[in-house]
Amino acid sequence: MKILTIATRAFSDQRPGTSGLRKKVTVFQQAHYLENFVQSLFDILPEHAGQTLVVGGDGRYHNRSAVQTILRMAAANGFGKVLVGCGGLLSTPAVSAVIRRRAAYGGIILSASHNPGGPDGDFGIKYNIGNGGPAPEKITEAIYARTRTISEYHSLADAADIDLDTLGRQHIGEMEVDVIDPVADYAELMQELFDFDAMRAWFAAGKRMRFDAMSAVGGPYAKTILEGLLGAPVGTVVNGEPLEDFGGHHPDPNPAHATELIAAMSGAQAPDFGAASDGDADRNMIVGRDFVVTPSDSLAVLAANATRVPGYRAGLAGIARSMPTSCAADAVAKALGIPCYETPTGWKFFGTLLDAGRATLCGEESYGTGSNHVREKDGLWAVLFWLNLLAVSGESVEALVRAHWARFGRHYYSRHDWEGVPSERADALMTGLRAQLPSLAGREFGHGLRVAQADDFAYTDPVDGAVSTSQGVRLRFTDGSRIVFRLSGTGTEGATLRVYLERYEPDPTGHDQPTQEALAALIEIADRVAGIRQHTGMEVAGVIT
Ligand code: G16
Repeated sequence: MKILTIATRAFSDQRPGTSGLRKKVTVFQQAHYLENFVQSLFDILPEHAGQTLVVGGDGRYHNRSAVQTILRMAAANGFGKVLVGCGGLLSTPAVSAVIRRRAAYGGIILSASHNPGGPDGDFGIKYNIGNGGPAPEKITEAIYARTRTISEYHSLADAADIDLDTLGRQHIGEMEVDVIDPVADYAELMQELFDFDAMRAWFAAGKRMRFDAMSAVGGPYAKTILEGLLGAPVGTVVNGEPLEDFGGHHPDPNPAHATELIAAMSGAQAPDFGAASDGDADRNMIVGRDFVVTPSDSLAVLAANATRVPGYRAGLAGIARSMPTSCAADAVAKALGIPCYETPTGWKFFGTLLDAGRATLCGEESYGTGSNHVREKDGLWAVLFWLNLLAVSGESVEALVRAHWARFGRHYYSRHDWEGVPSERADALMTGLRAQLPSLAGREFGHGLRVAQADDFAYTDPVDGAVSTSQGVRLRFTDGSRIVFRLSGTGTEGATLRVYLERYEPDPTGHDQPTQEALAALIEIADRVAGIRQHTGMEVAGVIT
């Protein structure tokens, strides 16, 4: 079969963000747009001839056609084999698991994560390296540089489509294409980590769970593991069929978007345990009966209880959290006498710590939790970890969290998102904040709040020394409260300002305040310092989680 070299022109907007290249579907549908990015990636990957690549996506609109394009280009660029999930499907954590278990060279994931899908929705592509984790910045920057100068790409453009719905081996030119069961490797890995007997007994005793897959790729994984291997009643997994437009929803597991789950978990008749995962199944939300667990607390609870679960029986080497994630995990690390690393936002920053054996569990406020079992955050893994804890403790979700607060104190936490802000206004707000930094330290704001430290977070990776600057403005107060401001790196329309608010209550007994009320003073200070309403022209944050 003939390798065609096709002339193209460079696009200027292909810089990968926090999690790969994310744009509107219509942008990806432009002639050569996807091809340019994929060729730029292949051009900068050393010694990839004959190697094995993993390819799959979250099933959103454009997934199948993009998979076919990538297969033809991988063949023309000399890859030896591609492992592709049946139906073109693979969740993000499953790609990571497959890369690691089969020692593949790397993987391409087609997803825009929790962003809406469909013809008018978002699409995305990200590259994962041989450790199974997101490409580090030096690779994403090299891809971007290449996209600026690219003038041609290679493809077996005349090859017939691969049948993505039949398991087994096919060929494109010289290259083997193995269509694999997207769930199998992942399900095996989960059985190595968790106590499946205990969880089976929990369901057999009549306990009930509701897992909302949000019409995204998590459905097949949850059905196989929960309803199949663990014997949960059929119907435990809802919205379990991956749909190209996620049923018109925002597949983002948080109280603002998973409203159906929150409603179903309310009242005495609600199931014992509720959970959801996002578009590509790497995020998770944990819900008890009338009780929502913040992602920051979830990480801390899992860390404090890790040795009750088979895969973590030997204890944790360390914990890592992204900077805006609350300090609840730090309190656990301190009690356990292990380090807690504070990294910039983005899962890629955990990779070096996990590879070096310095951290075992990682988590982010953005509903991402994971461990050294893969190099991605992992939605269903977090849910199974909680389920395992519920099964061995016999406690409810709420009881586990309240016991945790009683022991470690409570970190009230909320994120306010100001979405669709014109980029120049958002930039002006951040510039204004940065300019004020020198005068903020030591400032009194009333309510007993005095700034202890004000800076723009910079990070030096303790393993490879890589430096990342301008990762978000943070104000730390003398009582441990924090306000963090940063602009999202994953949006596709205008800018999103994220304001993260946190207050520590060492003795939460008798102080059960609604979160927004507990944070009211900090919310007011955030606006006063940053001029949020003035810059954005908006009165309230659009999404509060
Ligand atoms: C991605 C990264 C996460 C990160 C999040 C932040 O999530 O993988 O590690 O926390 O972006 O998003 P933002 O920059 O918008 O705050 P995902 O689930 O979109 O891949």
